[in-house]
Amino acid sequence: MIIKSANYVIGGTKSEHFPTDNLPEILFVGRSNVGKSSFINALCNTSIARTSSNPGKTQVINFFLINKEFYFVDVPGYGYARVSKTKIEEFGKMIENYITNRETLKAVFLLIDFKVGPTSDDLLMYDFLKFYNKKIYVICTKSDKVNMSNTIKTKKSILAKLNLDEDSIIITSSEKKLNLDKCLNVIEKLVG
Ligand SMILES: Nc1nc2c(ncn2[C@@H]2O[C@H](COP(=O)(O)OP(=O)(O)OP(=O)(O)O)[C@@H](O)[C@H]2O)c(=O)[nH]1
Ligand SMILES: [Mg+2]
Repeated sequence: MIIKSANYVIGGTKSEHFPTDNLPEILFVGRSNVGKSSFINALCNTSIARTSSNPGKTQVINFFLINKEFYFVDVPGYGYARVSKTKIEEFGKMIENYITNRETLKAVFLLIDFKVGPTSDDLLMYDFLKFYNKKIYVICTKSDKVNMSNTIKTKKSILAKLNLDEDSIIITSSEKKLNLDKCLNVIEKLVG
C-alpha cells in the first residue's frame, strides 16, 4: 500500500472527542519512548506525529487520517513516562477505555523495543489485548540498535517470551526505514 495522504485530525481523551465517521482504525501501543509516534511518521513518510527523546511526549489519543480511508491512532506510552503517577493512571484508563469500547478499532500494533525485548508491561498489554480478542501484530522497533550478529538470537528470545512463531513479528527500524513495506502490506489487508 502507498500512503498518499496523512492528516492530523483530532486529539482527545474521551470518546466524545473522537472521530464519528466510522472509518477503520489501527492503534499503535507500547511503552513510552518505544517509538510509536516515530513509527507512524516513518510509515507516512512525513512528520505528523510529535516525537521526543524524553518519554511521555504523546499525552492524548491522536487520530491521523490516512488516504482519507482509515485512521492511525497514536496514544501515550506506558512504563516510564516522565509524567506524574496520576497522569500515568489516567493514560492507562484512557487507553483501556479506547481498546475495550471502540467499535471501529480493527487491529492493534504492539510495539516492542527490539533491544530491550518484551517488558513485564508489554506482556501485560499483550495478554490484555488477547483477552479482548483484538487482532494483534507485534512490531519490534529500533532494530538499528542491535548489530547483525545478535539479530537472530534477539528475535528468538522475543518469540519465546511471547510464545509466537517466526512470522508473527516484524522487525523494523523507523530510522533506517527497515521493513516498513511489510507493515504497510499488513495494513492494506486490514483496511482494504
Ligand atoms: N535508533 C532509533 N531511534 C528511534 C527509532 N524510532 C524512534 N527512535 C527514537 O526514540 C525516541 C522516542 O520516539 P517516539 O516516537 O517519540 O516514542 P513514543 O513511543 O511515541 O513515546 P511516547 O509518546 O512518550 O509514548 C526518539 O528520540 C526517537 O528519535 C529507530 O528506529 N531507531
Ligand atoms: Mg509518542
